[in-house]
Amino acid sequence: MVERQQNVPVFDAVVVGAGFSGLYMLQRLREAGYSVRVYEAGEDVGGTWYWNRYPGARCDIESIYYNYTFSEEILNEWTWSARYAEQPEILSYINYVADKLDLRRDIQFNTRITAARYNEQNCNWEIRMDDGSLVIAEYFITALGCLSASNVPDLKGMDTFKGEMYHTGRWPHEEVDFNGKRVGVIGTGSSGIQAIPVIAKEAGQLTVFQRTPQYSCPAQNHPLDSEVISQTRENYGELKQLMRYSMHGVPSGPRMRSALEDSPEERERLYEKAWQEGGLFTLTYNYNDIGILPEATETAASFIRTKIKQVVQDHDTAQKLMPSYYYATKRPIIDTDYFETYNRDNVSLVDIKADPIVEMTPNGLKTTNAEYDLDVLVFATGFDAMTGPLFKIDIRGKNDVSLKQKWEDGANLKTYLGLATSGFPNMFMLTGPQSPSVLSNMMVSIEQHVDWVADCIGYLREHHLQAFEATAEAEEFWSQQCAAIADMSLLSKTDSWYMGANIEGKPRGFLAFAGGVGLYRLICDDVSARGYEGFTSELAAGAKDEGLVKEGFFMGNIDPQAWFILKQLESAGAPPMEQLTPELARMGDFSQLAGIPEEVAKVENRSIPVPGGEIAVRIYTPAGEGPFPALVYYHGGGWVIGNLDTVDVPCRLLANRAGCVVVSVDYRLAPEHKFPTAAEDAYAAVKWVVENAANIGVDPERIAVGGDSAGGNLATVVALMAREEGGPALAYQMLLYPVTNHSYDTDSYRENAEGYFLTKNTMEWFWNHYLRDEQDGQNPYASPLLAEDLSGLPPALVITAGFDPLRDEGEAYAERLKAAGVPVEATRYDGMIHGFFWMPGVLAEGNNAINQAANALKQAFSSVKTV
Ligand code: N01
Repeated sequence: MVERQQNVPVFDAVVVGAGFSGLYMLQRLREAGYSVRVYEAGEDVGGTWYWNRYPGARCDIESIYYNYTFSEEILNEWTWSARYAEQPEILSYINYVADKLDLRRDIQFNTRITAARYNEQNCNWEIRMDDGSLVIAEYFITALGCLSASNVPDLKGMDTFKGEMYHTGRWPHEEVDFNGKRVGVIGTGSSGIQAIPVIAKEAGQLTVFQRTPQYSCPAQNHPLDSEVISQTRENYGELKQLMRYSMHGVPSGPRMRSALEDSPEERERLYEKAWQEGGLFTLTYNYNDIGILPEATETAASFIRTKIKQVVQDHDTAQKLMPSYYYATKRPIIDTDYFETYNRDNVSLVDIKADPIVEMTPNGLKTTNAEYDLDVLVFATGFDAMTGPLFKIDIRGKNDVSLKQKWEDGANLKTYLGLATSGFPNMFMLTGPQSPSVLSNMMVSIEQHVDWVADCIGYLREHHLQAFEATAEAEEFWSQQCAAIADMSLLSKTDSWYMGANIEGKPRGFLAFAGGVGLYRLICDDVSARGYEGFTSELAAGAKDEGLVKEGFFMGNIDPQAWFILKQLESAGAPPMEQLTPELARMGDFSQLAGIPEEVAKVENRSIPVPGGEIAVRIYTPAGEGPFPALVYYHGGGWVIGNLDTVDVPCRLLANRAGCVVVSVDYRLAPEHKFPTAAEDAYAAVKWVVENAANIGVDPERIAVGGDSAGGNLATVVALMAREEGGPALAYQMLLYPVTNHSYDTDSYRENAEGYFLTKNTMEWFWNHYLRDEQDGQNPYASPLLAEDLSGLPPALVITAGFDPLRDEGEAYAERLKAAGVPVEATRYDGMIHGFFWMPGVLAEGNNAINQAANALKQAFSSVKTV
């Protein structure tokens, strides 16, 4: 620390908050040799666990996973007593770590940070405390906790109440005596559900005021035996990896099965087992669509409702306790004897939705229908989550704009990775909004955030970069992804504090990143590996330019949405396709990437004859009066995988947007049917369409062929065959990143051999399954680029993707067509990956390509001269 400007202390970094995240941040930065000061409003370390000392408070992640993992020594020295440790034990643990690492010497307690202002000239932060004093730091790091701004309802007459009042999140240090007293508890979230059974045992009379009934499962807490502890210690290396790359930061995950695939009896058996086992995610992890699909979610919800009915003896009370929102769209709750507590004589439940609280009186609480005399009132009413703690500090970035103004009180929340926000250089938010934190084991999220920030600061210092700031494009992209991921599940369809719905007047919007801690880690690591893509910085005065200053977001690089898909696929951890059998490879389901199928006037499945058999086709007919022009479409999948469903969404969109019939062809696949079966089926299908045109409302003079990848290959081959065989006359060929040559000797193969969805190894696997022998690869009906003459072929659209091994052979084919006098529209989508045409649900460029193809088809059909 140095002093400058009238004795104002100057630090490399100031951290606000001495909970789990602030303490580890201090340790990492101090270890790296930086001067750091932590400011903490409380009297001591602990954060959440310092403030939330209400009776019954304990962790909901198993203790053995709810601790720091950065130090093996600490892991080995500390021994948890129970599966779910109580608050005093967790606080002791935090104190033990603080003592062991001698952290307190850099923490100033009893000090609240009230304001922080970025000084653009000096590229640093001026940070003010509640006693008016000031410090300066290059980096301003908030470690405020997501749930530290308590929500106390503003009840009429509150100040007249003569009894005691407490909030679970601001519990006094002295013991609260409930003995024989008339106690009221408002709120039945995790805090209320933990506190109620404990308070009930002491209180004379306990009245619970419930607004929304909750799902809760037994924690099945128990002391930890030494064997579990030593096994965990032995395997911590492996467990740590599992936790880090998991969905929620615990070393397990959902089973890859839909709840709707099992019989009701089997589901019941699994849910019962989970109920007996206890645990935060045990019940939901039975299936992978709980919290995603309403029907699947309801199976778990109704199981819990039945349990509540069985436990709670009084019928009316049980009815009041029945939750109805989508299960697993709030943080799951685990309890110890919560529902059993309602069987006690001294406990009663008031449904304040049916009988709302009107006001507080000197003696207690008045609802519309009754009055309750109380000695003590406990507010278990939760928190103004995520944004609340940040807004309590007057944080001002560039141009003196406050965070509150920038985020429009939360209505326009924008962060990049939940770690930073544009206009606020050198500020990092640990477990901030739009990070996965609150949806996960906090400890895993905290360590990941702190490590990332510490590494980032190391990088900036090493390369003399300053004013490190998220770009507006990056945060726009990230915020969109956060909303889109939440919308893929039921999370955004429930009124919860995740949505800001618990605070009156708080703008609604999903506050976290719901893609899982594993995916999030991969993304953050990728951002740093790319030199902190999505952030800008400036070179410090006099420093040597190493070309590391970034401008813009993913400029001249892969499209951010495509990159995001790649990270998602990577985190799903599926083995490379070439390690699977064709049968297994065909089971892959990418339908989520396509988006929701659009309505088409008519969709019909038919069987059509082909030489030596029959194949299926799906016919999409748009609204309006036929006969329509038609596109015969061949799906991709390396001639080995793929089916009519893979391309259902783009076929629907093409039918509607181009105003044509789309006949999607389920040609026979290799290796069961090797070359040239797929090509012959494809040709037979187009002939069938012409011959049956009247029957399917199609104009036989206006037929186009098209397809993606291997389907693009088949479309080119059908065009060649039709030319050779003297028909049918084709109006157009629509070639989407087509395979055109059995060769891997292109720049695009070298540049994109792996890491961009379709790999070189997978392409080799496809070709090997498709061809009977090497000789086949020389056949123009397999490798149309080798055809001697491409003249006389129909006009073509050739779309390619920048990050695709097939890019160059598609473009080479377009060039050859042009050279042969064929009119060609060729477009490369620079930032795209293979397959993007059928991913319009998640890639704007996929949607754009479908529009381009539809327009090209419309134009081609309208220029056909019909007799
Ligand atoms: O808060 P909550 P919490 N009038 O917001 C009700 C973590 N946590 O402190 O649902 C009347 O969940 C509100 O009703 P409604 C965990 O992540 C972890 O319990 O909004 N009632 C609800 O019943 C958790 O999710 C542990 O209709 C009002 C309750 O108060 C998060 O903290 C333990 C009201 C608030 O529930 C928050 O939990 C505890 C009003 N004006 C907490 N305002 C562990 O086990 C609100 N309510 C680690």
